[in-house]
Amino acid sequence: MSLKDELSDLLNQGLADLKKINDQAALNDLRVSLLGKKGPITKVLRGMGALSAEERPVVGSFANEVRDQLQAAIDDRKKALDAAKLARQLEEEKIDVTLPGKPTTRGNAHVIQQIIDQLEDLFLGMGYQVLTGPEVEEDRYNFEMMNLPKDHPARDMQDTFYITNEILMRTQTSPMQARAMEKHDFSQGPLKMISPGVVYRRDTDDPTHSHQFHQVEGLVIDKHITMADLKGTLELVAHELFGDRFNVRLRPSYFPFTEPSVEADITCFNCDGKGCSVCKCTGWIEVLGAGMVHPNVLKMAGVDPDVYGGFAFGMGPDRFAMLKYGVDDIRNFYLDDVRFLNQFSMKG
Ligand code: 2U9
Repeated sequence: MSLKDELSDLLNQGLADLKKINDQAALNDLRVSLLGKKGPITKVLRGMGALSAEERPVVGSFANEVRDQLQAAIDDRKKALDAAKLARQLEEEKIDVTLPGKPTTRGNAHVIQQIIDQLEDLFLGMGYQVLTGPEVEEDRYNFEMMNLPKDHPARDMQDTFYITNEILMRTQTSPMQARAMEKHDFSQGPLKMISPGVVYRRDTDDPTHSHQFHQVEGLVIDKHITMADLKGTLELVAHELFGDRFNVRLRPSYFPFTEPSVEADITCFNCDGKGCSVCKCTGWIEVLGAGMVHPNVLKMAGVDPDVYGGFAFGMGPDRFAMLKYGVDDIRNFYLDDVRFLNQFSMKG
């Protein structure tokens, strides 16, 4: 068979084979076998040395033509396969946007977080900063700087989760206040802050005790702060949160970090002060502890107690939530039972 006939056969056979190809990989294999370096056309072109000078250009140009035709046919086949693949994908991956969506359950702020959020909003509105800090604390910030020296009974191993001798789970959020006081530049103005967060006590859990609960503590330090500022602030908070008919009453108390110290009561929301089971017939409900910051606490944070002073208070959002919603067991807040938690959903 002449080289020209061989090329003609190659072309016909190639075109026939191409028609049978149905996927990209097979098409690529065929392209390599027909037009590749080891393919028949390359072989024919290599064998042209044996041809006469007249035959060589004729066969050469025919070989080029065969190669171009095959290449064009391969390109067309590739385009057709690509288009078919795309059409198949469009069909298979079609989404019916009119189908109803799957319902998803939306989360909800925890009931205690809702109370903390409300307090944060209120204090932010009065120009306080909201500062949060570590729950694993240094003894120095949690106790020492809060006027609770090494031999103080509140530091008992029975009451505190110690991690090492000097590191513990904070028992109050006041270490954050000590940190802030230490850092504050009083020449720039007063320090007004609240520190909300979780605290830990080595208590046995029961309906009124939890080894983990929340605190929102507040601190204001400036020149000329008096107990009247404390009472005015607490009254404002009570009026904002509950309404103007709520009064605040201060009773003397004791805390190591404040002097004088007070406990604050608010008119019973259940009986409007008339006396009921919620307020144990007193007409008042104890809501927080407070006082004027102890001079030792100021000194230890590097603040001069002869120039600066202030008030501090501490409240328990867990207790607020229990009073507000009539929850009789604090452990409910920490069991993560959605049947309990969903009762405080804000989704309406
Ligand atoms: C600094 C100085 C003083 C914060 C205070 C209380 C009184 C208090 C309790 C309320 C309920 C804790 O959550 S609770 O169990 N707190 O009675 N806390 S005065 O005094 C401070 C804080 C920071 C630098």
